[in-house]
Amino acid sequence: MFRRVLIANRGEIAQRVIRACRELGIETVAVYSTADADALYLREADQTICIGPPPGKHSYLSIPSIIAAAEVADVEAIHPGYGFLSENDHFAEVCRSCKIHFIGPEPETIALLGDKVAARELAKRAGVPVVPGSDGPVEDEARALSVAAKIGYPIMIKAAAGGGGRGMRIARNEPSLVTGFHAARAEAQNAFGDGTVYLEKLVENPRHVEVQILADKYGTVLHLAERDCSIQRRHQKLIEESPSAALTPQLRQQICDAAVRVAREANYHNAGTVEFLLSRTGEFYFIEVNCRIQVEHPVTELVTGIDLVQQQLRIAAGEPLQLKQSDIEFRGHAIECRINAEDPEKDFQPSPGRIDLYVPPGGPGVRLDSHAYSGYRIPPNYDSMIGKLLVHRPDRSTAIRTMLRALDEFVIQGPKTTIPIHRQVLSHSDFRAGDHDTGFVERYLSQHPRIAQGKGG
Ligand code: MV4
Repeated sequence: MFRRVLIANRGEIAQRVIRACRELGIETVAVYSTADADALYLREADQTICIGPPPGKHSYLSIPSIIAAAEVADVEAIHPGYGFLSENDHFAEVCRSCKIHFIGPEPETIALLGDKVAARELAKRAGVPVVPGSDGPVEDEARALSVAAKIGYPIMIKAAAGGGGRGMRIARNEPSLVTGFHAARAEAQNAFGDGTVYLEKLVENPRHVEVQILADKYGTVLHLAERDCSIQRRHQKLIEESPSAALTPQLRQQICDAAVRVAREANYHNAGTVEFLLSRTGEFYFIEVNCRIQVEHPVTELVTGIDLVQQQLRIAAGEPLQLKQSDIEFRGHAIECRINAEDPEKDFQPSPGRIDLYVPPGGPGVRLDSHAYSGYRIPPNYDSMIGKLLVHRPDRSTAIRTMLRALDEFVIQGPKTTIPIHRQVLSHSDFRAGDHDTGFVERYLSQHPRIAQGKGG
């Protein structure tokens, strides 16, 4: 096992990785920008190194700064967390060339799965259903129009280098396909330096179901079942849960087996998530693979009892997985609410600043992963996450009840937070019936303009 690991991230995920390392007797090196100098997790690390000023590109995204810190601290491995450099194949390659273990898949795997067209082809080879679409990129308007005519409208135009909803356009007819094609290409070229786009048949109002994978370097590939992430706003997940209310046991088995086949076909190592869309009529389609630990990983940790970050460290250190699929049990129901410093009454605009009073919830079935504290100043430079509030109870309705109780207990004075929207969603009959899809939040907000336009309520 590693002696010392550097965490190339900040906030709650840095704290989460430090906790996993400490339990394994691994020394931790935390890096921070000057905006995070008063962060709680720095006190829990064995060593801290300031790597630069607040802007990400001069700190958490600066490969030279992070590698320099790793060399100075003489670490054997780097955990990238999520976001920042966690899916940057060049960073993983630089780590390898500096003989520093990157805690995640190999650079080649990250590059392969980062190309959503290649990932689709891989899924097809693995016998996994993909959305009917273009076999490869569409280079020009004419090609796009002819492919769309074959697939049939409505169409989703997607960026090959995209993911997470970036560089996507919906086209419901030929004129909107032409404009959408050029808009998606321009956005993708601008955002990713690669304007390649491809087409898929639009899956209307899908559910977003993703499967957690753990794979070691000796051929063992395990699934840890699914997370339903359908409660999102503009591709930002708000609430995640497991198991999904939309899956029958048969469908669960099919989706989890499909995820394992994708991971095997990709020669995937470490923790990863295979993402699917579930249609209203129960078909599922492979969408993409996320090559990182995800924000919502604790949902899976609660229902399986497996510490995913410790498994990541073990796999990266070359240990074979001690688990086999039949060992893994799925117990109860877990829900996660992302507590962000955003103002639901002002279109979720960030609401950074000092937390004057912070009183976290607790009690039976409650877990809170957060780096916040009374007096903590949420910097304006990064994402607005304060923490993730989770509950784990025997069944979904009890979990919803416990989550509402925990949200009621949670005191955060100062910044506006997403707590009110969570209470509204968890109290909504459609959500409580498990009858919601990725369009739920947008529909709800459009029916309650008072919330979105800041008229209180
Ligand atoms: C789709 C889709 C519908 N049809 N593809 C969103 C980002 C990435 N995870 C894949 N995503 C989607 N791909 C086809 N062919 C719907 C989504 C989607 C989504 C789209 C718009 C608004 C919110 C969404 C939430 C999850 C998934």
